[in-house]
Amino acid sequence: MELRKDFLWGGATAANQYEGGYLEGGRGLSINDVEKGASHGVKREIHDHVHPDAYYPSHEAVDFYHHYKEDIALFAEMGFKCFRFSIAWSRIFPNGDETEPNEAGLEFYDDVIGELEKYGIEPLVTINHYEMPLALVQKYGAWRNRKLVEFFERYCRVIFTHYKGRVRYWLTHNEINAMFLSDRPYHQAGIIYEDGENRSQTILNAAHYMLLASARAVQIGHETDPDNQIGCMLIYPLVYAATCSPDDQISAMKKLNKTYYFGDVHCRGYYSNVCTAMWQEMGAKPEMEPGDEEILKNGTVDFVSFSYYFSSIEGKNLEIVTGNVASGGKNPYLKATQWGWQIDALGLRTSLNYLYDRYQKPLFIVENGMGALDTVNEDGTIDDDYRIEYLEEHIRAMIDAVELDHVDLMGYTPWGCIDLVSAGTGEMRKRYGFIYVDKDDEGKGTLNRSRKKSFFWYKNVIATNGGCLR
Ligand code: BGP
Repeated sequence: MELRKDFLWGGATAANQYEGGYLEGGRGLSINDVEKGASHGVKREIHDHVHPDAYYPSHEAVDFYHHYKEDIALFAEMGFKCFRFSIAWSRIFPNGDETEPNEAGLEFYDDVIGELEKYGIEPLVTINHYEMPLALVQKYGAWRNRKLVEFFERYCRVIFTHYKGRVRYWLTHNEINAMFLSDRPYHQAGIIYEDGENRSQTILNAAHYMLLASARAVQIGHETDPDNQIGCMLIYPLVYAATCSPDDQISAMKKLNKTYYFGDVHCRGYYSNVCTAMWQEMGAKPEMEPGDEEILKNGTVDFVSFSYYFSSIEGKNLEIVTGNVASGGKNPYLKATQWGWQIDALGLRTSLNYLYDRYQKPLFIVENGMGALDTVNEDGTIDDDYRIEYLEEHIRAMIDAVELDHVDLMGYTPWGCIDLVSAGTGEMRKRYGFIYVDKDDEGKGTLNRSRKKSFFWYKNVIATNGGCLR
């Protein structure tokens, strides 16, 4: 076994962190546009409207909106076979509940896709990546409301039809399971809990509506074009038991079940025992309507995509560390990034095995990487050897999963292939890119792009289909 000849090497971004142009081309506000930055450890604030004197990182982000030609040329220079970006829902439906789409929004992505086509780069489009229209939150309560399924279907129908034959790979909701992993399901579901509400009921309903919406998207996508490949997207926060105590094994299993809750419905088309057991434990179950089971059954995904950043441990009396969404126990065998995310390259091989074993569907690693502070040398170069080291180890583990364990893997798109705004903290100084963007945490900078050392390293990895790492 070796990596597929057509292995989709590339990079990943999302509109809310990359695109900017927040009021251009008739775009409506998204949930991120009212989220004030949180540089230097200050907690992020969510407002109900845009305050004129506050700084919101997503408004300009790193301005892909005006730099897309330049950026895609750089991706092509690195040899990208695939580029993951998201469509900003509020660019297509500014308030989310219109009946007709915003043509200028559709045209923007026509231009982006046209540019990718010029270089033979395959688009991988996330339909919903932390950027739902703000009006859907304010008018309908976001995914608390079943109405959202209908709006999402309309949005999907429009983009599947409009980009038919030009986009083949789609992801429905980014990191859908993250809504179970933290107590702030704002980014995934647009939900801020109200005092005294039954949180279990709210979150189970929201999860159900999002899963239904995803299943409908798969059906509509296949009807529109049988060549469409539609995947789910999970964050995979691998968990180990802290000791060989059977109690710790059970704790680790239960933590991973929060992820399988979503994977099982997406891939198997029904709520598995893992899900029903969780309902029992939570003392609530999703409000289902007749026909829902049928929708889930007929909307199973074609492949499983996931993000992989870190692992953690479960057990008793542990020091707790946080990753991006989830937190867990500190593993004494692992080092961590400057943001405290535990680095576990071998864990990627384990994760690929667990997911493939469970679902037997092709896998796609659509996010991986490490946020780090970069220093620009006097001559403008950036020696990001730490990034190269991190990615090299992870890619080796990924290749082992294919070559030694025979996992079926479609591609690898590391996160933030170009520097962009952090989802977790709103910072710019937390950088993931092969391409440096001159912008700081106060929003200052020329937005000039430059190639880091890792740019040339990754180019060679792609050119040799990973061979240079063997
Ligand atoms: C994932 C998100 C991405 C991205 C990444 C890195 O959870 O899907 O949007 O941001 O994490 O996280 P952060 O930006 O917080 O470093």
